[in-house]
Amino acid sequence: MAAPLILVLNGPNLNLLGTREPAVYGTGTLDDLETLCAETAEGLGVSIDFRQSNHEGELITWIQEARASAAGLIINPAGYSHTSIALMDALAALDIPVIEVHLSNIHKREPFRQHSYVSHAATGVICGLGFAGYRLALIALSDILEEEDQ
Ligand code: CA2
Repeated sequence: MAAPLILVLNGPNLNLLGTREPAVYGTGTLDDLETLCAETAEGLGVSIDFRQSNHEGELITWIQEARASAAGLIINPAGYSHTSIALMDALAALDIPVIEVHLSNIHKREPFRQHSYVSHAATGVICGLGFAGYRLALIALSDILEEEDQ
């Protein structure tokens, strides 16, 4: 049987990882993060499709397409977390598990970062653990998918 596919989506400005704000987001790049996710996925026996977009509509299209192709979804919606009812609606229309990840602990940052629309449509939320949050999200999704299979 083919390995289940997990779609890993990254929102606006995350392509800048490793170039600015190392105190908040660390020194690793988006490519480093993709490598970590790919290595973790291989160990778990799942496959990943890792993407980043600066465009809300493109993220929504990818979420809609996941209905046909993915067994689970990880999303760091970045700034759209705090603004996008449209992203929340797209995620709520999925019937696969969704984990929202933030590199930083949004709850100890500015008040405008402390609410996420996306969290309303997420199975679980991980924040404040840097790149490890993505690794933990993959482990959690793989556990959920295994349980669903039984
Ligand atoms: O902590 C996170 O992962 C965030 O989703 C990151 C978003 C921020 O708007 C959220 O409130 C929390 C920002 C992503 C931008 O990342 C940059 C990385 C390096 C340099 C500049 C921006």
